[in-house]
Amino acid sequence: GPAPESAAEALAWLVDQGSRFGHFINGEFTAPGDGFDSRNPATGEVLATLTQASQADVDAAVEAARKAQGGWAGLGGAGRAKYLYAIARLLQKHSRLFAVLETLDNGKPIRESRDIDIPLAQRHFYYHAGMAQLMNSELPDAEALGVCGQIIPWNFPLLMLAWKIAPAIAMGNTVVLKPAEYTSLTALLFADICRQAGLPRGVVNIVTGDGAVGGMITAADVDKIAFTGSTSVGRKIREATAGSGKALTLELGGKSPYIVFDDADIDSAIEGLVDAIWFNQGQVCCAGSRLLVQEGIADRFHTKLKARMDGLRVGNPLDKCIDVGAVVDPVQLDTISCMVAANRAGTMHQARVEMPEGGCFYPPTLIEGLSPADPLMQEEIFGPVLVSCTFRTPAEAVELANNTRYGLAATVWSENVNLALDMAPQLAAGVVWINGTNMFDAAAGFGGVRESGFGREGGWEGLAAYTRPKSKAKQLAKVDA
Ligand code: TXE
Repeated sequence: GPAPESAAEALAWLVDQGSRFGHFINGEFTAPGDGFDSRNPATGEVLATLTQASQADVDAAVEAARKAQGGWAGLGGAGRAKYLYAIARLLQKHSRLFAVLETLDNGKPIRESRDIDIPLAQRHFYYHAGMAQLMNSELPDAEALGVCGQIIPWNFPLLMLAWKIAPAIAMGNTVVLKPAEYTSLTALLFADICRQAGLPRGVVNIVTGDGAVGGMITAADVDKIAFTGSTSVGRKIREATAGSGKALTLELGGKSPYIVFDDADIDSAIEGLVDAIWFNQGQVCCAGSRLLVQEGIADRFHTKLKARMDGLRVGNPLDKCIDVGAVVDPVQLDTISCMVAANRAGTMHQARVEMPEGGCFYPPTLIEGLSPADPLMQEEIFGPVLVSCTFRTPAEAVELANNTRYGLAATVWSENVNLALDMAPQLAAGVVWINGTNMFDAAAGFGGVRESGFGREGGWEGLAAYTRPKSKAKQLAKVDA
């Protein structure tokens, strides 16, 4: 195929920075300290060395954010919008560098980082720049919360950063953000962008490190914690903040159903499924990871699906022809392998494809014929593994779909739109996609129900999550009865 996207520019940027990074606190990079390596999961090579934040680093970041907050909120929405527009434009200007760096650090196909992650991150800043401008007229009673602690995962490093930082600073908050330890490089490049945009010191602070640093942020003197990650860590954060008065939003795991009715356009539903479960190697919180297919077409559908799987290309994430890249880290790869190895009841098909040597690669996998209670039907695998079972009636589809502790997303395929629209309100999910999947928009609130968390990101709901309404009343004159 065509030559892989060149990594030279991104690697040159890393070398330029000395390949060792400190934190970004109060508008400056701190000197690199003791820490850990960040590796390219496709090759195992070390990309950079990152610093594990100490309690003093976290305290300094929170203090910088606190000092900056009054002035930042005082700029007003239109004043802040100027900076969000500048950040959006710089993200656009450097989009190629961001895309290649993201792919090197995370292992996702360059086509995805180039066409999805980075453009959506830009769009999030443009959208929230506009919302900042509208704040005075549209949200006259809203006040910023103050300082927000933000902890993000490794599956969409820059995009999750954008989802957290853009609405927070648009509404007059300042932030201390911790990227995931596997994937911090685009967050550090973003810090550099904030500097170039002339963003006032202390508005955005970025500290690197593992879960212990996340714990320090959670315990710090902040007004809100926004977290995206595993349900188990989300539970810990909820416990740690209970009774503290800190606002909290949690976006956690999922086991989202992908429901295909007999009358669906099968070819489109199969392409949708490729996107639902093999996009980003299945490391997507709202991945359509449970296929529920109506009995009448089940055999035909599975046969076509397996043929499609055998046509997927797994390999070097920098190659533009690749469909499936590397899983983020050896630990995640091991988790996926162990979960699949525990399969007893299902019939497994692993894509008959050429697999790259070395690196964290896992073949697209389907496990059919599982009972709804099987752990593989219930637990999030967070890898390129689809599980499936069949249903007879719409009522049975609803029952199966909702038979999980999660509730992030759901997808319905049917040519009968009345049937699909009738299903939607019955599904326990924060978003229902009809004859499509993985559709995101900065203007639409995204988030879950049940153990997938609470709170929404994007749209009006997302702005509300970074403001507190305050009713103001002034007595103009005494009226004597
Ligand atoms: O997530 P963690 P992990 C799920 C998915 C995956 C599993 C494990 O099933 O296989 O979680 O991934 C920080 N206090 N998802 O272990 O640990 C951590 O440093 C505060 C779904 O990598 O939840 C990182 O920045 N913070 C998911 C962030 O939390 C803590 C995306 C997420 O890491 C902390 C990722 C603590 N005690 C994983 N411990 C989604 N919903 O998209 C860790 N962290």
